[in-house]
Amino acid sequence: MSDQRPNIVFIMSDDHAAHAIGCYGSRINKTPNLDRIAEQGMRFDNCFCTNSICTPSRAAILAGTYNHINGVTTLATRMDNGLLTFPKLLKEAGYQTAVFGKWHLGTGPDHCPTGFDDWAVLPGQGLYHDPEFIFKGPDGGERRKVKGYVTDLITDFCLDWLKDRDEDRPFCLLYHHKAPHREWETDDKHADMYSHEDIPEPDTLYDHYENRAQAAAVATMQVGDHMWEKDLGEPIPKELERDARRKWAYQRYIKRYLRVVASIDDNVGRLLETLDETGLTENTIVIYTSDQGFFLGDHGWYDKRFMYEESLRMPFMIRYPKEIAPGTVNRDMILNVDFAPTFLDYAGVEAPDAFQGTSFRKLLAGHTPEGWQTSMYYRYWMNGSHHNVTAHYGVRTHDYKLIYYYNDGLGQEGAVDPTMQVGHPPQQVRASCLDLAPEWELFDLRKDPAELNNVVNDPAYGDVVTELKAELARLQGKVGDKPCESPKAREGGVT
Ligand SMILES: [Ca+2]
Repeated sequence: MSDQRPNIVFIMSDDHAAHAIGCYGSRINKTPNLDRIAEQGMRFDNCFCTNSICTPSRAAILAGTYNHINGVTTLATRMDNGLLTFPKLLKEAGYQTAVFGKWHLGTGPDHCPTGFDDWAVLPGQGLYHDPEFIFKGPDGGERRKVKGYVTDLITDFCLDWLKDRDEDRPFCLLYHHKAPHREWETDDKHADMYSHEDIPEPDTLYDHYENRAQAAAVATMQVGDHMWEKDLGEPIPKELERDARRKWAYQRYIKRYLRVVASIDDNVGRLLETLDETGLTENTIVIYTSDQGFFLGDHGWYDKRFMYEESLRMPFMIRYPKEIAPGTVNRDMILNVDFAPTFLDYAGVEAPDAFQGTSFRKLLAGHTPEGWQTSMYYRYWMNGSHHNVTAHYGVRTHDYKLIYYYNDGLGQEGAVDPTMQVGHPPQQVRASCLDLAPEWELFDLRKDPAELNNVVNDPAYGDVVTELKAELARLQGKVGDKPCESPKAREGGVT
């Protein structure tokens, strides 16, 4: 009898926010193929990343650990490919494994993909048109340029691999899109999409960051003001007032973003059709997620990094006809570190003790185990680098979010510290963040889901602040992280 363990197709895009997916109630686009996964399976409304940035989130997903454990805290820290990851464990257990597309965990013999029977990945972010790929080979692989559009090419690689696989053994395929990462270059097919319509603006597009910590105001990720010409494909009119410029730039930005998303949707459709045609649908787990969320003009921003909702939330839809009821929605909290133990659980492989996440297979079967997590720990380390977002950590429960901006790079590679001002490449030092004193933010998510009003100093929330600080300390202890003890943090009252 052939091996009955389920196959896994893990689809992950880059910077695709849940609010640009139809099944999450998008007001700005349609994604019929992605929606199919939710219609035939389960949608998670509270899936969160533990550090909202590409490389660290990918390491957390593969290794099932927080970034202070796996060492991948910033974009500059590459993943040691000797780390234990779920694909390695699946391969050892007899699965055929492959990854195609975005890797972004480093290149060369020490950082290229390991634990895969086959792979082809983009160097760094990669290009949208005629990209170079690194193909599996000795000494970290072999680079070769391939003609075509990146989203189509990554799908072609996956479909070819599926065709050539050994049909008697289960497989785990990591189908990882580069899109819709900046700078959002469309293919010809979608180039005219939305050209004769306006896309609805988010409610917080004209946010000017009052009633918040200074961190929001100093971030340089505003739509329009902090973009390059190549982000929008045309020069940004300097003569417009700030809000008018934001309005102008939003339409150009969001249309470019959504055109790139439309190509993902088409290509995921191709893959789902192939699974249907080859009789694989019934015994294959299909997941769609993104390495983090993204600001789609929310708070006037693009990019991610902050612990705010649009950036923290990951889309997560999953289909597995044998165990997951169709059209179901789950509001329990799951985290990116929980993915690896869940995949291993389905494959009948025990998760190693070193993995910090927890399998949510029971949630998928419709049962929430007693004591399931109702709070989560977040930490962004890359102080003051791209977009001048300062380092912070915090805790989110179903009702509240407490954030502590400690504003210090703490010597992390790729982060900016006060000591780096002298002799450091000037483009990486945007000194405005370096003078900020540590600050706290508390949001009441029930009353203020858009996170516009920091109530940390409101006496009515005194008990909530005390409880959440205790919960933050408990979670830090549980995952083996420590409170920040830099001089700046001590100034802010953390001991
Ligand atoms: Ca990303």
